[in-house]
Amino acid sequence: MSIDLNARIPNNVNLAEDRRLQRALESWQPTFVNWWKDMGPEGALNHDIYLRTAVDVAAEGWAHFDYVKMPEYRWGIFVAPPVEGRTIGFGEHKGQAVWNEVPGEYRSSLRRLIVTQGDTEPASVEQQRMLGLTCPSLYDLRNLFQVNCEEGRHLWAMVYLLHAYFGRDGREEAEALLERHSGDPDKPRILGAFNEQTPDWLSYFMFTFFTDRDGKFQLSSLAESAFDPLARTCQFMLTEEGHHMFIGTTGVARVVTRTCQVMKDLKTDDPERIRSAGAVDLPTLQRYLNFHYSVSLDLFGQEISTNAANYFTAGLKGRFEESKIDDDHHLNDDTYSVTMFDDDQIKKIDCNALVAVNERLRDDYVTDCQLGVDRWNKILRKYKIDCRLALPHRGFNRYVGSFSGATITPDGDLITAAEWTKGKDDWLPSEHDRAFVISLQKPVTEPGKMAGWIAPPGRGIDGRPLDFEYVKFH
Ligand code: BYC
Ligand code: FE
Ligand code: FE
Repeated sequence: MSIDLNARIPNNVNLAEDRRLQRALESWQPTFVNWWKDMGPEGALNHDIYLRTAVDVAAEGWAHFDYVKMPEYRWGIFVAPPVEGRTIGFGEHKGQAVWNEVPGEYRSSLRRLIVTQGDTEPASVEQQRMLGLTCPSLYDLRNLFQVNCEEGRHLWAMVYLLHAYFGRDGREEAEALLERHSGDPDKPRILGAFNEQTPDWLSYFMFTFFTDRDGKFQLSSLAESAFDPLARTCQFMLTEEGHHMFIGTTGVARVVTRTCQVMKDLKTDDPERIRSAGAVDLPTLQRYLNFHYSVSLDLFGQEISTNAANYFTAGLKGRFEESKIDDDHHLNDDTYSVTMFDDDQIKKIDCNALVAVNERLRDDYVTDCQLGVDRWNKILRKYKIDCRLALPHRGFNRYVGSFSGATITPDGDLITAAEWTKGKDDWLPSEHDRAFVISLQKPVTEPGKMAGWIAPPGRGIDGRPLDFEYVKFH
């Protein structure tokens, strides 16, 4: 696959050979750059930032690091190389050749999936746009901008698919992706979690851990798609996604570490004393975790979903690591055990596996989240602190699916609405918690220095030292 890095839109999809498509994307480009200037990172247009830019799709050497100003970032269109003779891995077309065009009957479903995916990418940039003003270090600031630029590239990836394969409605959808805005009461983003605020860096680390991880699982199931351009696009996006979740895992770990140090120094577990020392107490961390986990669980959709079954049967969206699953990949006769809220009770119900593919993906996600929590708990153990962080019950604080509206504690106890109102501030960040966390957000921009509420990272980026000048201000 030839890579054209010098084109106005760097790409490995032979854009130069399709003048119509090239012109269409080049006319979308200024809209994107204007959106970036209006809705992207605040006050950061002129910084020189040590960023990685995707320049290839090979496993090694796909990224190039250098100082870049964000509006000049080379957002490109990169898709994984085609696999010779690839066949459809699941659903009713299993075994047939993958599609390089959109079948008419699946056009609106595919468009909807691509639009939903595409909508989340600029949404996250909008949610994070004020964070640069309060970075805990230059290292963190650089990582934030890296993620923002790559989410911008993920938007490009979906816009390319819309323009290349969906004609006029694709172009209209591409425009609309920059017209909806996170939290806008009139034109909100499509999915709930992407209309929440990310007002502080603790929220941001939780978001990159929990919500970018939804991205990992959704992109993995779209990477199985029979529509090969979508599959290949998502495969390459997953390469970038690893770093986003790394930021979340290590970001929270560094906050936990700092909290442990303060607890040991002061020999206390009193939240007020820990807060007075400028660190985040463990109960507050747990409440932030509860919030971000529960809103991210909602992103997987309903437990029982005929939409999801139809996507699967049609071959549009598979399961996580579909090819590694040992079954017939049709699922017509299989069952899957689903935890649901039914008849005012939490129940495990055996369902047809087809309608339960959303839930299966959610289960895979839960398992992956637990690994991160285990890692954080290792830090607590190392500091000989008895408290542990935990994922709340899956029915806690849910607004999508059968648990929506049920009042369930993090431990999984069913309670009354009155008990919920009374207990809520113990389980979710209160106004008071948020005000405290926000009060910690003071920018630290001297190379190598860290804010007091977070420990330094284990190492720098691209082999650079921690006190490297990751961002140069002008
Ligand atoms: N909020 O059958 P169901 C990422 C609605 S993150 C509001 O389950 P479906 C990233 C739904 O619209 C990855 N409404 O729906 C991370 C439907 O309404 P209608 C994003 C919701 O469509 C960090 C009804 O409930 N990618 O990349 O099968 C930073 C029935 O529900 C929600 C994707 O999501 C909700 N959360 O499943 C940057 C992949 N959920 O039409 C980026 C593409 C459901 O019946 N999307 N509803 O009135 C999909 O695969 C699916 O659309 C979903 C939902 C899994 C999201
Ligand atoms: Fe993304
Ligand atoms: Fe991401």
